[in-house]
Amino acid sequence: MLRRRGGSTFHRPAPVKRIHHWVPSVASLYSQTPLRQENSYFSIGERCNANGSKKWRELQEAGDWDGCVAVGREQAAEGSNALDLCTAFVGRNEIAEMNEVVTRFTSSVNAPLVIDSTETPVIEAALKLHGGKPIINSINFEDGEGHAEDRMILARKFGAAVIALTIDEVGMAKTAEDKLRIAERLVDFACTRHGLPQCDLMIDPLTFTIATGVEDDRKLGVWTLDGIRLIRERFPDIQIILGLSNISFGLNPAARAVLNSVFLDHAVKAGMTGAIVHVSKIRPLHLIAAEEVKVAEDLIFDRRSEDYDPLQKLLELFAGRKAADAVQKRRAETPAGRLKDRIVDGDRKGIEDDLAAAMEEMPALDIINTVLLDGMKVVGELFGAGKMQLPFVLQSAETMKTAVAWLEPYMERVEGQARGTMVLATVKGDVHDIGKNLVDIILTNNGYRVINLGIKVPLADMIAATKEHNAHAIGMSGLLVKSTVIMRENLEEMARQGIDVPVFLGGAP
Ligand code: B12
Repeated sequence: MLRRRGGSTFHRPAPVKRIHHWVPSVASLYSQTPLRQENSYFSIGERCNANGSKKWRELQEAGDWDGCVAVGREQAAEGSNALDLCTAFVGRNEIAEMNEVVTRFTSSVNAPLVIDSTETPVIEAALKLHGGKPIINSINFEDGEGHAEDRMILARKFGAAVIALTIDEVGMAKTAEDKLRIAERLVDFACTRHGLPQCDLMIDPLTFTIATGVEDDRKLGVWTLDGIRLIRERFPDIQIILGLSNISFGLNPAARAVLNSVFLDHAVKAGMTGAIVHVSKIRPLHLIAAEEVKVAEDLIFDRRSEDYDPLQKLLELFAGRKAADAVQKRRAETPAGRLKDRIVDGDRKGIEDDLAAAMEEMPALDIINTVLLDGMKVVGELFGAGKMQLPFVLQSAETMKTAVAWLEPYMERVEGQARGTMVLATVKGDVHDIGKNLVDIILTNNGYRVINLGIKVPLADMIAATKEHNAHAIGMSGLLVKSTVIMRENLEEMARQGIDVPVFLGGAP
């Protein structure tokens, strides 16, 4: 029963104002993934494919479903936002094997699936088993609109996103104008006639190898980039993706890694939002020798002269090079310089030697505060400028963590009674925890007790821990701009609840 207090109207605290942003996404059973990745591209792992990966085909042939799941997990761990799944293989039962794989992937791999088949019944079977919001790969108009129609009906019924290739009854679109023309027809067909939201349509304007040396193929790379630009201008809301590695088909693996990476960079700049790739084979451009980037660009943009053919030059540069040597490492002279390079390059193998050498020159905390943080600053700048993709930032973060863990025992420590207790957490929606964990180490070393609650922590958990541990202060960390909004909401809510424990905020700009 509601009672009036003191004769006046019943007072209820005003509800906390929250800002909700709807973001076009796909989803696994457990979590959603935005189709537009900030400062990056939506990466679709290409290795769970019986046509494209020998390893996958062998696992599928052997009925080694756990092995298949391991390939999927590995790709998700490498940073793939979704996984292309294709079980089409001569002499096998595609539907049955698709069922085996999708059943296991939906429960064991946290990445939305891209159901890849030329057979509509296979797609339908997979859609029935997929828990979240998958992607259908693909529709096109090669045989008219009949097949595409069937798939669009399935897409609408199951709420899936759709990849659409710029192929029509005449053939595959090669020129930029043809790519745009077929894209317009695809948008009209999928969105206007079948009601698919534009943000759920992923147009693939096709890319072909530029490594044949055939005159007709020389402009195919630049036409794809022009096509992306035209489609992006015409339809700002749709997604544009590419099967990236086609661009380098025919070259050796080391040359492919470089050409794919350089082409990806240009495609993203032109307006591409996603790519089907082997994420760990993509190199950040700052790690590729400048000459190799230039030759790859000359090949992409067909910059030839009488005595210079970038294709020949690329073949020369990579003759005899193994995939692992695709990137030539450079290392600074001093231990501090090498450590900074390691953070930027995300290279933690053997880092202990450089850390030990640096310790002879400065204390552990100085190494963190000057050398390692300097490296992270460069990572942030490269990332912000779109020159470094997220999976590499993750490698840098792991390298930073390895270094801090190695240095921790050497950091000054004040022994004795606890000076006080702090509950420390990265706020809701934010995963950045390196800085927060450093704060933990420094406070702990200085005689404070820290209750570290981890990342994405809701305020209720912080309050509960504060009460449970009789904490003297709360520390909230967050590096995203939106985390400052969460911090403000948290403070307002604490005030509303009358919680007056001092709060330290850190991290966000
Ligand atoms: C590493 C990193 C990541 C890693 C994080 C790994 C991890 N386990 O932490 C990964 C790859 C996962 C990542 C993901 C993302 N990131 Co990020 N990331 C970075 C990067 C490069 C470095 C951060 C870092 O660790 N710095 C080193 C530490 C030691 O410094 P610090 O955190 O600032 O901490 C110090 C102080 O701030 C302070 N401090 C920190 N916390 C606290 C708490 C208290 C109580 C106190 C007192 C002090 C304190 O003390 C620390 C020691 O000096 C920054 C760029 C940058 N240079 O900051 C981008 C950056 C923060 N990320 C950014 C973005 C956009 C993202 C993503 C959204 C990208 C994406 N497309 O998905 C996702 C976020 C997902 C999410 N929901 O949170 C943007 C944020 C921009 C914005 N406008 O919000 C940045 C700024 C990059 C950029 N230039 O665009 N990222």
